[in-house]
Amino acid sequence: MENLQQLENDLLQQISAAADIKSLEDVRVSALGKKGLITEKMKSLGTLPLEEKISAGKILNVLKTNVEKAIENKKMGLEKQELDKKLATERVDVTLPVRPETQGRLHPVSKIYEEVAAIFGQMGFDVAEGPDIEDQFHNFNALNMPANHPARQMQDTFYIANPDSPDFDDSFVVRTHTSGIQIRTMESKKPPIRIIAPGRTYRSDFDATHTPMFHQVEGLVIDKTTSMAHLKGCLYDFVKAFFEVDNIKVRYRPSYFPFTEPSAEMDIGCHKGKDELKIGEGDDWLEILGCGMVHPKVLLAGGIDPDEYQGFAFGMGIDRLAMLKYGIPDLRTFFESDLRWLKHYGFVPLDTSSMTGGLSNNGGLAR
Ligand code: 2U9
Repeated sequence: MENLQQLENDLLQQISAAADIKSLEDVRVSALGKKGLITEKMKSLGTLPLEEKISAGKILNVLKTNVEKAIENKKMGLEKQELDKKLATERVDVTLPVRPETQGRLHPVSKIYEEVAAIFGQMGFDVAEGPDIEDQFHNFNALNMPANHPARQMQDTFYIANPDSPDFDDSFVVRTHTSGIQIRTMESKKPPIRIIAPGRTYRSDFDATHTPMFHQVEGLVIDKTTSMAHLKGCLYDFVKAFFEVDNIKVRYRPSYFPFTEPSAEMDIGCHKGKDELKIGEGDDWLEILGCGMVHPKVLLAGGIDPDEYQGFAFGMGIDRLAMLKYGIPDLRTFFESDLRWLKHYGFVPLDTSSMTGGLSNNGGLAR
């Protein structure tokens, strides 16, 4: 066994010259692998006479240990070198936001829709939708507003000719309320019914508090014993959750709608200060929504037997709720598509509204 010292020197030199883990591994395999130089030498020990085998075996073992140690040390050095390189180049600025903030903003009307749907969703309501262009039956007749009923005048809207009929009664309307959705639901589903019907609505009106297109959410609950007490409990829970206050005063004033009997308007307590409006308590009142027990004629028009079922309904203007909740003074600005306005009054879209995670996520308010 000659040249063992030379072999060790060669291997130690190769180990020291290895520039990365991969080259070091190549050296290891060439020395200690199955067919490596040291392995082969170990195998050939058996062919030597006993004396020589013992002395050469000792030298080989030392050589092997030295090479293994050198590889291990070099490996640690190379790993540290690689880690240092990574740490130097892959720097993370922990002061930066986790992800870039989205540029777009959710319109306050969309935010209120989300909030209202989250509240009623938790109470077990489904969200129902319907067409913006309605026939007169679903928009008026079924809601106890036959042709020439004065309430039709109050909900003056835009009529669209029916290409299949010259008869005015067959013309369509852009819906004056979302109530047609509830009629369609009654026609297609058996009670119990528990839905909210959000959507765009249209009236021939335009000033600081009325726009030709506005947004509503209506609700309908029908079951065998549904009563005015259920209406009051449900709407009380709604306003409390919506305005995110622990205490809120409410009152109901008698009112009139053709589609409900009895009918009422619901006010909430508030304090109207010089430059602020505090919702919940105080000596002032704020009108929030209209409601009532569904008129038996309306149940009949929807195909539901009023002797077996009864229900309550309510309706509210989303734009007005947005103005109140988020302090937006002029309704007309909602529809001006002014990006500066949206940046000011809009919401971060990823801050979704939920009853558990927070409704308005005021932290996400883009102000
Ligand atoms: C069916 C039966 C009854 C929906 C109702 C109101 C009272 C109401 C207004 C609020 C502000 C409209 O946007 S607003 O101007 N709505 O006061 N809406 S009860 O009643 C229905 C609806 C559908 C089948």
